[in-house]
Amino acid sequence: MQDIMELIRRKDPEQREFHQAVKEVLISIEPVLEQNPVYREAKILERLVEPERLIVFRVPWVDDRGEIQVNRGFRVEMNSAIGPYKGGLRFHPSVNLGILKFLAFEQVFKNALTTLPMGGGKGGSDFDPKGKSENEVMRFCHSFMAELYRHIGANTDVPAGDIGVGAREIGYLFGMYKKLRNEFTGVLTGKSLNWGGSLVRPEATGYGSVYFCAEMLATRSKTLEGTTCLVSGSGNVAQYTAEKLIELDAKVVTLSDSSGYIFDESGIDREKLEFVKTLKNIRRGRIKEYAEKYPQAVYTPVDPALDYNPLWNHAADCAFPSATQNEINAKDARNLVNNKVQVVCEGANMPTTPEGIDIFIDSGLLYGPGKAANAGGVSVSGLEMTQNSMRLSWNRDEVDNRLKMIMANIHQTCLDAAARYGHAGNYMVGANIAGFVKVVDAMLDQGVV
Ligand code: NDP
Ligand code: 2IT
Repeated sequence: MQDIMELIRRKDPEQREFHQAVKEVLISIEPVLEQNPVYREAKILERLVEPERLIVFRVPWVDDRGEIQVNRGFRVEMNSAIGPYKGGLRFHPSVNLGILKFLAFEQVFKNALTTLPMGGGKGGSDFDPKGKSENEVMRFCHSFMAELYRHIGANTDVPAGDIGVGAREIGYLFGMYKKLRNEFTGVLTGKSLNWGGSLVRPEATGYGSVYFCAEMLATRSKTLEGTTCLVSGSGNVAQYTAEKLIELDAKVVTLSDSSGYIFDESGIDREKLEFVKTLKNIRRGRIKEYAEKYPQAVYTPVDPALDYNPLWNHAADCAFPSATQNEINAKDARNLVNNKVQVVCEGANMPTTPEGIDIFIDSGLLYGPGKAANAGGVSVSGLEMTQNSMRLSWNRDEVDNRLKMIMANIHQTCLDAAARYGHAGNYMVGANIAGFVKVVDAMLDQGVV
């Protein structure tokens, strides 16, 4: 394990998030490696941490003032042992190779847990959609796809959305792909409904996270009804997490964006959530406006001098980090535990630092790691691919029922794998082991490729 960590640190010293994601998996799978020397002989770990292919490209575009802008585009094709590369695209100024490699690495295990035939990949750009006009976003997406199209395909690599990439961006990306390839295929998921998208894909990550949370609570004979919930973020995952929680009679009291968060003690109801959806998805405004519209809510701007996030310091039963990586540090984790939060369910990818995770697990609260809890999004992406291949579409109940079944199955898979290796109740260890075994056994079957 130490050798592998040294290897990746030496090769790519600046890729901290990637090191973090790999280390967590390595610690979890130690008992599996001990019992299966064949993995070591086959250099499985060395192969697993090296992406099958890295694509880095120039994305030139012209802004509304007629000035030329240049961004960097990426696609990390991490592992295709169990299916075509599959994973989202992130457009955010913080995007770099280390972040995308961590996301692609997580995706490999997550996709294996879904039981659907999908390998792992991730891509994106350091492009910042904030403040850009509709036309600028379109020109950027077109330029991005003018290079990416030669590397992807319905049976090769199927991107989708992530931070900064939603239905609007997927539309522009698909348009350029179709024009260049002269074919209409399921090369992207998260498409709009009337041209190949799946029902429930927009809702899937948030709904799936809540279904996973309900499964965890059920192991302690509890339900979400009447609970108070902290949700961070206010994008795709946060909105549909809140929507499902409201439907299950839980009270959601927070939402956030990168500028600050709102605390609404009376609870965010359906009408208030509709306001948030319009604010974020159509007007593309800031969460601060929520407190202007609903004055009983308190808005707290981000304070860079604080070493914790006050959003995680409210009395609550459940926490759903649904914004970004490392948004819960050790101090936040301690605050959540001290406030008697019973379950932390990760809608975002790797939102908790390793120190934070240790605090959760030591405290005995129910901790649902992102690669299991947020797998609903990519699961319904997989179902979208199935529907595209069959050239038909399922109704809402059909997709939602499959999503529920997949989340319940992932939950059970995590519990079984954890128990088998002496970590009963540890969903993180269970998710890492179950995902790992599935992928590396496929790699062994396929030989040294
Ligand atoms: P969106 O772009 O729709 O929303 C992201 C939200 O998180 C926004 O509120 C954004 O605020 C906030 N945010 C982003 N970066 C930061 C940051 N550095 N600091 C604080 N807040 C930040 O993205 P999604 O909802 O799709 O993604 C949220 C998380 O869920 C990500 O970790 C993503 O990888 C993960 N995920 C997404 C899936 C999907 O299907 N979309 C599937 C599985 C996981 P602001 O507007 O100010 O930037
Ligand atoms: O992190 C993720 O799982 C996603 N952003 C969704 C990926 C997908 O292919 O739907």
